[in-house]
Amino acid sequence: PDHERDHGTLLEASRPEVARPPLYSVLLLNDDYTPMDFVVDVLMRFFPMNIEKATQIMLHVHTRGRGVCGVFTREVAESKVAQVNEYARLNQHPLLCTMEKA
Ligand code: TYC
Repeated sequence: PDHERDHGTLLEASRPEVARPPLYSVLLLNDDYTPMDFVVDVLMRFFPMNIEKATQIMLHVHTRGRGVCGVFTREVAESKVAQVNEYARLNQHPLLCTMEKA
């Protein structure tokens, strides 16, 4: 009967669930040959950031070996990785971009 229903459970069950897709970090890897100003250009071109933030990330990658450029859904992260690697190769630099689950 209605007076025995669990209204707390009903409220929770009827709360609309918003799916949170898995997120992926897009990373740049350090190398000995890609010019620093090219890396800064890549960061500003493919990720939304100013020259100060791009320089900070480039120097982090240069000193630590790798660094996060941004966190995205899988399809967006895959697109960033492909675009960065294509742009690097087009400009004949060995710069490597990759992704991993955040
Ligand atoms: N290590 C490079 C140099 O000394 C600069 C560099 C930074 C390269 C970041 C790649 O992801 C990178 N010219």
